[in-house]
Amino acid sequence: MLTKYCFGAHAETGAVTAAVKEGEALPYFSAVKEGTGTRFCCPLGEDDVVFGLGETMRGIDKRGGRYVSFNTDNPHHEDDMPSLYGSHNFFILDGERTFGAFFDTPARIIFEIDYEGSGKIDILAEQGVTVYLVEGENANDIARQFLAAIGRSYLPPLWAFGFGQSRWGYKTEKDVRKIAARYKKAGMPLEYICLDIDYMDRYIDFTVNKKRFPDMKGLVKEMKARGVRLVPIVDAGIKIEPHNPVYEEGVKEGYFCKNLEGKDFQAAVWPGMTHFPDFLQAKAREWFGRQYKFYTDLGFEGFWNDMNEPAIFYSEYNTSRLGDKSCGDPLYKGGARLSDYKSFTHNVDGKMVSHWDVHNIFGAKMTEASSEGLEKLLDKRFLLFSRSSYIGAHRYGGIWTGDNSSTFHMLRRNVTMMPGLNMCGFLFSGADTGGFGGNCSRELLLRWLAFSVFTPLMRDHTTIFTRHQECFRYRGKRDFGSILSLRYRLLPYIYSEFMKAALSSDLYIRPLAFAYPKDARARHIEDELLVGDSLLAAPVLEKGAKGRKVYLPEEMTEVRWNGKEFLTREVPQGERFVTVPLGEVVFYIRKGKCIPVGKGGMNTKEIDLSDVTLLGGGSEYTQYLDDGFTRECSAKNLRVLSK
Ligand code: MIG
Repeated sequence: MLTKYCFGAHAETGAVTAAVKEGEALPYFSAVKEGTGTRFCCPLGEDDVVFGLGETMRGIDKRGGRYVSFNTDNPHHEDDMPSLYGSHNFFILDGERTFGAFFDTPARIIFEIDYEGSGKIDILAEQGVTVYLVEGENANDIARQFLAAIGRSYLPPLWAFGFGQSRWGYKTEKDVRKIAARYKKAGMPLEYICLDIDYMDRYIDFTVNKKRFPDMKGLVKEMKARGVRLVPIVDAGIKIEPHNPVYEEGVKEGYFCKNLEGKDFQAAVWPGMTHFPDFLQAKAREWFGRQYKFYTDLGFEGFWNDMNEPAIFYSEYNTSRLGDKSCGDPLYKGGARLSDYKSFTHNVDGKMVSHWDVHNIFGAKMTEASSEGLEKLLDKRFLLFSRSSYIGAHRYGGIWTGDNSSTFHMLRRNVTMMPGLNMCGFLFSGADTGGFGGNCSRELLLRWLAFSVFTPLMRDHTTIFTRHQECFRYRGKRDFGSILSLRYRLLPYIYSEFMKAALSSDLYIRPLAFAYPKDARARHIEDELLVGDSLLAAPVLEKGAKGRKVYLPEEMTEVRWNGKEFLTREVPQGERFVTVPLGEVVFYIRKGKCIPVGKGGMNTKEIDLSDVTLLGGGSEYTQYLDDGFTRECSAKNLRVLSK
């Protein structure tokens, strides 16, 4: 059951879609006015676990951390980094009292969860906030009720679950062809290649560099015929350039954010000086969404939206490129100056609102704009993922978790972030596999891929400043082929579990604690996850490890993928060491359950979702099955498979 409590006014975020009644006095928390906002406090029991908060650092259990919801373009993902690209203000306290709480505000809000051993949750909403309290039987039930209240997840097409290769720096159509050809030659599956800002004419949205991509339409068609789709990046800012029709129309219609003098605000990003579309205006969203016609006319069916926190290199008010060191937060190392976010405004229903007050929903509204545009332009499901987000944007697209780096610790953080993202609606998500910054070793890439086979978005991406990170660049190609082919063998399960979760407001990835709440040890596990209803993933997260210790809360079927076949055996409840060579993946099937595995293929065109074998101790599996792109997705597409 959800109840809401209002503490001051704020612009609509659009996060909650259900009708929720207002309660009289917020339970569990004390609430005291502080400045323009409110401070909330709730004591924590010693064994309480706090789950959620989506895209944040630290573990599955958020205790011990300070998290600042203030969307930030910041590649320094240390554990103490308080802000990343999205704001996902929902958590579940699980212990003596179990409840969920969503602090809905487009403005900055700070969560301190047993920070410095305070023994409490301390929350400072700097401005108006609506608190949604979620009560239910247990953490899992609470998460499901919250998911139902925020509306159904975005539904990607089947091909979006394939393996994608990306790199900032694929500069020409020759580069793109080469990547596809080398994957093919190496016998490794590949579904799509991302085009980073290099495809654009001077980094301007809705353009193509004609010298380097003389026939983009032809290239898109040719690659699609080979089973490889192309996925262009789109940035938030529109270059100030007279005669560019997008720019001209935006200025004429008043679709851009205004500066303090009421003129169109200017900020430098990749294309040089730009204006930011005022995504908070419905008309501006519609206009921005319409621009994707440029891409759909070229044949593109997948997109990634970047720089939409928004990232600012410098602004018309602050021309030095220095980040803000004066914001009072010693951990803030973001690219923008915080004062820039105070120097432009939005038009919200005719009222001028400072960007500062609505900062956290800017990227989410860009996702909404592109998604609604694409719905009109295409007659099938499309791939869309964004860097910045707020709860609510999960109905329009997925997210990736931004500029991580090539370390085992970042791989671990990819694991611990996934359940929180799912609790906040972002079922379709994933990290830059192999790491964005830094040079990825063979071992790290293999271990990372072996985890990414379970995340809905599976994309190898890296920056232009590091070594090439495509799987075929490394020696011992067979190990890479083994893991990539596992993804395609597992797709009948992954796709089906994702669609079932999305259609029934359920989680796709959850912590063990949610399924085994009475198991004291499972409650605190940080390095194993449940993927869908039947599978337990236990990725190897340490450098140089021959395998890992795995704890199973009940007896299960152990499955070892060795590149050729699935070897299964029954294993008892408890802990054991499992050896996992680099080209292999070991996972588990829960007691009494099954998973469908297919014959695999080099891309999703080649796989047959209906031709599956059931693995595991159970006797039945309910499969979601459709053509992979139809808009009409419902329980009608479920079928029961028996052994
Ligand atoms: O300032 O487009 O997170 O994935 O490769 C960097 C270049 C801009 C940041 C994204 C990253 C992308 C990069 N972008």
